[in-house]
Amino acid sequence: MDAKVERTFIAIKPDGVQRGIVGDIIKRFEAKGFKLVGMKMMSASEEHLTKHYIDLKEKPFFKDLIKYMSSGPVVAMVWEGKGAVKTGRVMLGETNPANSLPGTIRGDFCIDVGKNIIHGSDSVESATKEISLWFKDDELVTYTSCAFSWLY
Ligand code: IDP
Ligand code: MG
Repeated sequence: MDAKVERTFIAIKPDGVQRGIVGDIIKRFEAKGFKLVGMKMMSASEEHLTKHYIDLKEKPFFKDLIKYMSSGPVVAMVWEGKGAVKTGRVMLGETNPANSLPGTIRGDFCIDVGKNIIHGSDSVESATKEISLWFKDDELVTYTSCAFSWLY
């Protein structure tokens, strides 16, 4: 795969939506140079979220996590660009906002691990799985950004 078309799944969680941070988050990914190729707002069902977080099924916080994630609408997005998965995680910060540096999204906008406002794929493999779970093929767009030759 061409490195420049690596895709990551980013979701603004219900607390990020309710607290009005959607624009700030989108702005950071745009300003970085990543290309938005899919976006929708949805209320995810517990069944859908259980599929998304299946690897965490045995964790003590799993039930609360599903409740939290289904407590309101989320903004699901796919961002594309060189190193989008790894760089996306760096932009998010650590899972626990308390360990997230200022300048990261979790470091700047939230306090508690149970209300950490944003999800980002942790590997190219999980990104592929998550994108196909959240988006149909025809919900993702292919286009050339006019900034492309100024970014690469
Ligand atoms: P990540 O979102 O940084 O990839 P994961 O370990 O995959 O972190 O956990 C998924 C989500 O589960 C976290 O973003 C957070 O919302 C929640 N979570 C993780 N650890 C805890 C915890 O110790 N207590 C409560 N919620 C947690
Ligand atoms: Mg994770």
